Amino acid sequence: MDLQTEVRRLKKERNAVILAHNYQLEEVQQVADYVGDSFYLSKIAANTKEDVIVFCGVRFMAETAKILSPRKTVLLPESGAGCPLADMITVEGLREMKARYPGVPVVCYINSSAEVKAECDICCTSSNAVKIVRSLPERRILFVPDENLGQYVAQKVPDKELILWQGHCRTHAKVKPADVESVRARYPEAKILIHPECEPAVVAMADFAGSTSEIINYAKQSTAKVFIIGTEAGVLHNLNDSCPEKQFYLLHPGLICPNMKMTRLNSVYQALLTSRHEIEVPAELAYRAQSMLNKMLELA
Ligand code: CIZ
Repeated sequence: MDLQTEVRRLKKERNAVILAHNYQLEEVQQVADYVGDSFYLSKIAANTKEDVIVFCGVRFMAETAKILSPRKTVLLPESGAGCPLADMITVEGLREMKARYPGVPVVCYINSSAEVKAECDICCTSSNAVKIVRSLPERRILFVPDENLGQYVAQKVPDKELILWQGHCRTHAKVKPADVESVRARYPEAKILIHPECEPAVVAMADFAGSTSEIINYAKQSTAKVFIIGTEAGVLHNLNDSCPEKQFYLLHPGLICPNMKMTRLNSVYQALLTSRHEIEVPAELAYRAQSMLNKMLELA
């Protein structure tokens, strides 16, 4: 049996759409209807006409799709695909932080659970965090849970005072300034493109810093021929396919998210065949989280 053909057949039969994050394996990206970052995929999920959304990514992404499209069946092909960064903040911890800063608005990175989102004022992704923070009238802002992204935003919007939660992405945190120095020496002509989830000292050494989609767009439009990619390895599939005349190297061999790599082509097949693993978000929670997601979609 050709699994790709079976996935496409089942997708039609179930009236399903397959969404895949930029960090997914190539075999998964190949069967997806849409591949992109959380912001792009959220917009697709909010407007899709199909009955079933198969979300190839991690749990918070599938939850976001369910919140934005509550009447659809949303499936996460691998139930264990979580996000350690999202798990670094709890509702209790967030409530304590809010109690210390009464009245201060909370901007919440999309890498967070539905429970945490429901406690926050507005969502952001790495592609719109600067815009969202800049758009708020308040000077003081709580930013959760990614400290590195928060520091990046704080530097871009110096008139704001950002109070940061201390969470981080374990994959991006592996990159150190010495790694950038060593690729610079090895590929002096290369453009170094880095995700703002990396630590600030690393981001400061980039030729360009941005979200996965921004990194992909930058590399596509650039006249340079060699690029060092400082984000998860999954983006290399899109880059190598779209720009065969250019060379792309991963900044660090550890830039591989084990959670993103749990989903295989067979997982997508099983999800379509057996409706495994359906995402549910309690209605009251979904209502509150939807409002902060919609604010992001409207503003960004
Ligand atoms: O926004 C996203 O999807 C994440 C988590 C990273 C990125 O830059 O795409």
